[in-house]
Formats: sequence, structure tokens, C-alpha cells
Amino acid sequence: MASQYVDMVMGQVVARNPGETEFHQAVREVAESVQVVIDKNPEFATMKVLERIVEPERQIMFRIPWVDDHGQVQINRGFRVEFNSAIGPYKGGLRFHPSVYLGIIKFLGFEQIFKNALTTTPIGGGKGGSDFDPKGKSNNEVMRFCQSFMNELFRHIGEDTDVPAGDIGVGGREIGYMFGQYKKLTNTFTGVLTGKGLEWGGSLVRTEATGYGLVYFVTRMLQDKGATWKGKKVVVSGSGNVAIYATQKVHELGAKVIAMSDSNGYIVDEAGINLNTVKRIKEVERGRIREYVDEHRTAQYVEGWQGIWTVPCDIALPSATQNEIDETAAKSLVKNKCMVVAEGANMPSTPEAIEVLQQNHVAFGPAKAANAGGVATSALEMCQNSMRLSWTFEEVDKRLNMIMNAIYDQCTAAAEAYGVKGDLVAGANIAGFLKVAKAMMAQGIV
Ligand code: NDP
Ligand code: 2IT
Repeated sequence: MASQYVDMVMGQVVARNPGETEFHQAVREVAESVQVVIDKNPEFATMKVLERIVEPERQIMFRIPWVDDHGQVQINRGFRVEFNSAIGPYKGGLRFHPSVYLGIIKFLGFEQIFKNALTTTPIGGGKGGSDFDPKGKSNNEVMRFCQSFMNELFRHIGEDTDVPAGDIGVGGREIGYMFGQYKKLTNTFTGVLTGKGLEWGGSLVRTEATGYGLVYFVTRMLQDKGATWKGKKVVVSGSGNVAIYATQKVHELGAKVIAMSDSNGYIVDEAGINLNTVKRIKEVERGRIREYVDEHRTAQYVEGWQGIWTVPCDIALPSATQNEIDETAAKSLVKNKCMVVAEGANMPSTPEAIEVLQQNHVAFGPAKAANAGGVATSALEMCQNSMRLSWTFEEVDKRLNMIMNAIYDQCTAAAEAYGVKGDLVAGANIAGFLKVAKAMMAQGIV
């Protein structure tokens, strides 16, 4: 339900950011949700809060030259979009994937503003990355690339300024190489990155946090339907950090993940995915998901990643990438009587897909809320770094669980307060926006 005001803001966003379709998509959803907030609080319109929020505070693009194992010079492009610092230092991951361009980093940075606001912790929104493809690269190549990336990035970040972390293609290995280079360049040992190794400032539970948090969030969605995890069939797309630890927690809670994927295809194992095999293939060997069927005769491999949404399930957790559930996939989930869809990935459902799911009463948990456990635990890592101490696994996990419950409560309360009861998309956008908008109002025109 677009209005004149939303149309006006969207017109400006499209004109000023041509070709950045993912960014337009992310902005449109928030703008449509917060229309009711702006109607009720006209000072937000007078002070142009929405128009200011859609403009990044700072965007950095830079050259990343490095030398591959054959002695050839390679050039990639690096990005850091420091989107909004109204409630804390810029915070958000780095994505290394060949599809990365400014529009992807901006959509991710924009989403991060509201997600981070929902976590209840004091962090602003940012995102970065590169079009570097880590696939098939040696460890030494990845190290040289990360060092070159940090040779520019270091001057823009800092524990109280901007604190990057991982995302697609950036895990513990890459954070290690980047942290080493930052430390060498600045001669400081600070909490400038999160997702660090446990021996050098990392937090317990950060590795598991996005996946675990997603499952804690879905627990509340199920409760609202009078249901539990027991005996449920679950499909999780992707087989990276988010997918693996969501699957681990799903299994702990007595449900069964029966399908996972990567960008080539998907596996179905009705006996329940053996997570040890997936972890070995993806985390240790950096192999392909198809290798799973070599060891598990009950399983099947199907080429192409989109088909995973035709696998009948009670709960779907898209945890790979943006726009992986389109209208057709959503219709297929509805036909198969899926009861809950919750987003582990960022913006994995198209607007058309969300409409199909919501109209058919499938409970829908949006990324900003459902996958916020990762960045929330990053904020807990920052907190531990500042105090120069570390909490136990149980302590961090308990805080993560409390945060996911608080996020769920904020989303449901905001949806109810603004007349869209039960709509978690609107609830997440409204609650996140309100926190940031109030901070921006208090801080003047800066
Ligand atoms: P990883 O790099 O660990 O894993 C990504 C997984 O998604 C891989 O299995 C990858 O397959 C698959 N994938 C990537 N691109 C595509 C594509 N175009 N089509 C199909 N599959 C694809 O990343 P994460 O698990 O960290 O991130 C997954 C999602 O979760 C992203 O959307 C990310 O933004 C989001 N997220 C991550 C958080 C974190 O803490 N890590 C926090 C919150 C959200 P392949 O190996 O073939 O590339
Ligand atoms: O999308 C995300 O929230 C992340 N990739 C995690 C960001 C972070 O700073 O931990």
C-alpha cells in the first residue's frame, strides 16, 4: 500500500542510486512499513528522517591489488558503506562473493541499521566486502587478498568507529588474516573486528549465534501457533555458517532437517541430514554439498539450488542468499502446507513471495529480526573486549536467547501498536525505525 510520500522517497532513491535494484527493494519494504509511523509522527517527515536514513553517512570504494600463486597481478574492488551511526559505531559484516557490487553492500548496510537497532545493543549499521571469489583460492591467496583489503580498510575502522565481521565468504580464517594485518598496521590490539578466534578476543557462541538465534526466534513463532519443534520436518537452504548452526540447534530440539544446499544444488535425506558429514565437507574440506550422497545412501542430490523449495516441509529456513525464495517457490511451500518461514539469510524472500506466504497464513519471520542473533552476539563480543574478559558459553547463549525473545516481543508489540497485528515484517521495520529515528531527532541535523 504505497502512498504519495513513499512514492516520493522511492522516486528519489531510485534516481540517486540507479541500477541498485537490491537496495531499492530493501528501502521500499521499510518505507512502506513505516508510512503509518510517519503519519502518526509528522515531525519525522518535517525533519526528513526517512530521506536522511536512506542516504549512507559515508561510502568507501577502493582498489585491492594482490598477487596470485602464479605470480599474476589481480585487482578486486573493495567496499565499506558506513550507513548510520545514530545509536552506535557502524557494525556489520564483510561479504566476499563475485556478485558483490555497491547495490548489494548498500542493501545489506541499510537492513543492518534496523536489525542492529532491534538487538537492544548499541550498534549502528554498516556493511562491506569485495567482488573477490574465495572459491578455489589457496590459503596463501586468501591471506594476501585479506592483507591488501585491510591495507586500505584499516584507516576507516576502529573499535569505537566501525567494527566489521563476517558474512558470505568471510569466516574465521578471513577474520584472522584481516585482524593480523590491522594489528600490524596500527600496532594496537583492539576489538576492531568480531568473529575472532577464541584465543585472541573472540566470543564463545559467535560462530553458532546466527543459526541458534534463528531457531530461538522460530521457537516463539511456533509457540504463537500452539506448536513446538518436536517431530517437525525442516528445510534449510545453504550449507554455510548460518545453515550449519541452525541445523545443529534444530536437531537438538527434536526436529529433523531433511534438505540443505549450496549454489550448485541440494541434497535431500529423509532420514535427517548428518551434520557431521556436512561440517566436514563444507568447513574442513571446503567441498561441494553433492559429495554428501557418496557417504549417505539414503540421500539424493539434485542439481540447481532453487528446487529445494519443492521439498515438502513444516518449517523453511532460507539461509543462503538474497531473493532465493520467489513467488513460485512460495506457492510451492504453501501447497506443501509449510507453517513457518523464517529468514536466516538477508532478504532471501522477494516481495511477491512474502505476499504469497502472508496471505496464506504461513508465519513469516523477516531477516532483520530472525537472523539478528549473529550481530547481537558480535555486540556481546565487543562488550567482552571492552571489559577485557570472556563469558562462558552458557552465559553468552543465555544472553543470545534473551535478546531473540526481546526482538520477538518488540516486533509483535510494534505491529499491534500500529494496527498490523501479527505482521512481523511491519513490526520489525517499525520497531527498528523508531529507535533510530528518535536518536536521529535527538542529535539534530548532522
Ligand atoms: P557462508 O559463506 O558461510 O555460506 C553461504 C552459503 O550460501 C553457502 O552454502 C553458499 O554456497 C550458499 N550461497 C551463496 N550464494 C548463493 C547463491 N547465489 N545461490 C545459492 N546458494 C548460495 O555465509 P553465511 O552462512 O555466513 O551467510 C548466509 C546468509 O546469511 C547470507 O545472506 C548472510 O548475509 C546472512 N547472514 C549471515 C550472518 C553471519 O553471522 N554469518 C548473520 C546474519 C545473516 P556456495 O558454497 O556454493 O557458495
Ligand atoms: O548480516 C549480518 O548481520 C552479519 N553478517 C553479521 C554482522 C556482524 O557484525 O556480526
